[in-house]
Amino acid sequence: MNLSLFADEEQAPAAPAPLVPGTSASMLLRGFALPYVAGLLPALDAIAHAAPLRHMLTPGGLPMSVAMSSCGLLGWVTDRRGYRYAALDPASGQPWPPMPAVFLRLAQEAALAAGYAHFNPDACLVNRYAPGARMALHQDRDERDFTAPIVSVSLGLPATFLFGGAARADKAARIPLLHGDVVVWGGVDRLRFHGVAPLKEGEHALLGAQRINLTFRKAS
Ligand code: MD3
Ligand code: FE
Repeated sequence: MNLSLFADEEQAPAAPAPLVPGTSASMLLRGFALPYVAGLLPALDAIAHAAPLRHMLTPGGLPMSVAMSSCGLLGWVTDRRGYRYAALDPASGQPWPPMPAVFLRLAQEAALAAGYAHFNPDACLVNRYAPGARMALHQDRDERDFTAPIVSVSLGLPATFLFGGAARADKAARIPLLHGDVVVWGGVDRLRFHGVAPLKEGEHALLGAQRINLTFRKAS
């Protein structure tokens, strides 16, 4: 009899481990989100209904390959005017959907497990990658407080995360991120360049041909 919370083909969560051996600012929590998935998916559907994921324009005028939305008090937006956090969804003129309780619980439990107590995110970005979508190396600098960590949750198809250094030209490590993985990025890693390699084709049993990434931030 299988009394586990996890389906036979899934991994139970592993202990938090440094993302980069020998450092402790960023921690990889493999499978940490698995017990939350059944709660996350309906909440995600409700967000996508209220604030549809869209391909926003970069300041250069090109649509991003990743489709994005947000929930929480603030959402991240980009357009010809630049990148910023905004309290209203520009597509609707309405506030972003509130952060679902299950989202906040997961983010806070993960931050705590990684050594960051009292994490109070006010923004959660929802990124959707279809096969071929990617995110070029960048820094996350639009938040006001770089002392708070960022918590990211990967769902659906696997991706190769690119973890660079303090300069754009620094060689990036390639780290596979799988369905249910959580990474907590903070401290000296908070301003490292990072990105996502083009998503490979595939079909995930729960999410189909896509990867969803949630990133929880303290933006204000
Ligand atoms: C490392 N998203 O939304 S999450 C982003 O998988 C973003 O969708 C990627 O980069 C994704 O800005 C990566 C992981 C992440 C987020 C923020 C970081 C890693 C980070 C900030 C500093 C260092
Ligand atoms: Fe980022």
